[in-house]
Amino acid sequence: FIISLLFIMIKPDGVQRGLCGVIIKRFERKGYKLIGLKMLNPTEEILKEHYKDLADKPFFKKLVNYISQGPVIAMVWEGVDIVKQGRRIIGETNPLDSAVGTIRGDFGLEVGRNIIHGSDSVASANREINLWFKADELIQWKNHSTEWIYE
Ligand code: YYY
Ligand code: MG
Repeated sequence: FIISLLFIMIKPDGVQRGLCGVIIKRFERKGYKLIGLKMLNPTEEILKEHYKDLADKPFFKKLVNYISQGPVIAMVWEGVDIVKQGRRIIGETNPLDSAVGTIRGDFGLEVGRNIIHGSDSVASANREINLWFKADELIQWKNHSTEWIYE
């Protein structure tokens, strides 16, 4: 496995419901490294670009309206196999299909209020990071625990 990056967004329901701390903690405690974080009110424009692959879906407009209520917390996390493992931490798209112990499985009930976004591939993670973050908003830093997390 190689070290890669993951784009995560806590959606407005996650922010409103006070779940930011527990969500961040789940990635932190696994051993992943936070290298970018900001709160923002996303424009419809950025959301339409972010979800452009879903533009033909019947739920697209509702999805954009829901997340454009803001605010959201956008993050970039770094670590080994993080895209696949991040999806495991988050759960399935529908919270009712998500295992207990996942973020959506523990905290959500409806697909239209599923708390968090995470990239589904390394390629989409890179596309999403470039969409949401400027290069100088990503912080390279040495985590003092690295040698206790990685062999
Ligand atoms: O990657 P993930 O968020 O798990 O699901 P996607 O298939 O990429 O859909 C993005 C987003 O769209 C999903 O998180 C909720 C919403 N959505 C919906 O409202 N209704 C559906 N039937 C499917 C997805
Ligand atoms: Mg997706």
